[in-house]
Amino acid sequence: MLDGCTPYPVEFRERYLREGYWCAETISQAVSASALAHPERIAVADASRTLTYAQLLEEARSFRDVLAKHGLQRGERIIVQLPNCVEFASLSLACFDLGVIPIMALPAFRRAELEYLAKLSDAKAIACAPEYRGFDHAKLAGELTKEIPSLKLVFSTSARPSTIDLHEPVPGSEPLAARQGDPLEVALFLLSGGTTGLPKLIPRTHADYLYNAREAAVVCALGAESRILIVLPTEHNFALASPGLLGTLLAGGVTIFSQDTRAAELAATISRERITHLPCVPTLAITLLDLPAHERRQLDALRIITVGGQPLQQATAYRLKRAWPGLVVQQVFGMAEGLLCYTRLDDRDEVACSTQGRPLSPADEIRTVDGAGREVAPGESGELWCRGPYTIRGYYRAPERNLEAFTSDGFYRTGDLVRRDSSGNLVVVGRIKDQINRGGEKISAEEVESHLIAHDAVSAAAVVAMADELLGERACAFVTLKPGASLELERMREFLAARGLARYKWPERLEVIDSMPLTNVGKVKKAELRRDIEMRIDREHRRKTGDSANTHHRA
Ligand code: OOB
Repeated sequence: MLDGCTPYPVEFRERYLREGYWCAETISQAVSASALAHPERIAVADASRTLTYAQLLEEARSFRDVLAKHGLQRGERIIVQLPNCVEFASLSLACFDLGVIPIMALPAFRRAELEYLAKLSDAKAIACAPEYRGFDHAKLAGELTKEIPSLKLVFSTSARPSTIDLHEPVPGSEPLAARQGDPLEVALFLLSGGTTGLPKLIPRTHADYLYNAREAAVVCALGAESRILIVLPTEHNFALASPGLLGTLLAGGVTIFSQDTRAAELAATISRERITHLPCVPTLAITLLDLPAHERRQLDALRIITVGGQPLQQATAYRLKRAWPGLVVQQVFGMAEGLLCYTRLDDRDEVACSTQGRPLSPADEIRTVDGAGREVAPGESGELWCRGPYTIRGYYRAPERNLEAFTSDGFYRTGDLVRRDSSGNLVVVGRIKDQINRGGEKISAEEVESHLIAHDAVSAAAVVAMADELLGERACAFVTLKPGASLELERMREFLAARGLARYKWPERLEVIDSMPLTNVGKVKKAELRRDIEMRIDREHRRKTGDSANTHHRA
């Protein structure tokens, strides 16, 4: 396995192979086999292009040869930062086939994230859309190649000076999957949400990721007749392989990519493209529920909505069922590190609406433990630990973090607090990790704090989650200031922008306080800050509604 990764111990490797969880094929072999079974069928489409399975294989072959022609070799890393588009599918397959390892980066990432990822991984290349949502990605990537020694090449999805066009014509060569790769080798890197410091790289192998995608497709009843809409960022595990793009390719279905998350557009796309499967976060589901009745009807043919990434309120789940009686509401509780839990399609409403389901695989091992690592009594809540055929054994190049995040016998400490009911379904009741879950996007508090502390005015900073009706949570920054200094929300956000931090991580509220509440070992009491912001918001809310009641009274 690639240097810097933690391999599965040999007895687990043998067991997963022997019991058939892992197969002796690479992702490109598996997708090629699926494609060759029905080459003429539509595989992927976005607003501007549609490819059949045969055309997808050909484009992937061509992209692979472009990567190789410019010097990318097996085992080297490429940062893939593409919006939801057909090229993402072709490029991923190209990488899997060549053995070049894509780092699945979000389009929202800016200089701070890309620089960190490139340095951490010694990436040799970046692939981007030259421009997306008004941001010049090609320019930033070009600048980074001048600053980061390992980074030499910028590939783009359309012609643009100083980048290499992925569509550059190359002569036909050997088809995809002609060469044997190692199924137990790293196929791709996903990104962790980041709980301490900066997000970590998650190495997923061909064998474990194929199992992940195939099994998820089964649990979501995704087949050759299915049409899935990918509107969440396709680089995210949920949209990529849970079951997402990869599960759909393996099942022979159709993947429609969309870049427009506005509810009306979403509904129109679902209707026009006859979408059967919609993976989405609760935030998106809520916006769909808010559509006027005539637009809601556009979702009548949708069969399965799979909701996860952040807590889904039970009331929202029932509202979804009432709004679309033919629709199956499925919950998923997953993580890029591996473990996926799903409610099953034939679960009773009560289970589907109020639990986050049970593990995907019979080989998933689950523990619910107290602070001392002891199993809690049935029905009690505790931290979830997991191990299994598609859960990693360690982050990439992170030996210290691995000591904290994994037990000595290889369980991943999720940082999520769960309760297990008598039928084995999990209910997520909270978390102990220092993170903000903003509409499913994870923000590491420590990462944002490390930027805030660099501000001249700031002497200490702590970022905590505050409740939000639509997004679930938003980030709030508490700071103490140096004597005589001042800071306002807008200035703080401008500062974070200038530091090249992705916008979704910028706190949406700033509270300047006199001193940080500290424990006797000097750690910030974040629970206290969370209660503090909750009370402030509550007070403001009551003042507002009180005011309006008064106004009403006076009128
Ligand atoms: C998915 O993956 P990540 O890596 O972005 O985030 C994982 C974390 C979990 O540890 C948990 O804290 C939270 O996101 N989470 C949920 C949840 N699903 C994920 N919290 C409450 N309820 C849920 N249903 O988010 C992810 C990966 C694959 C499939 C689906 C989601």
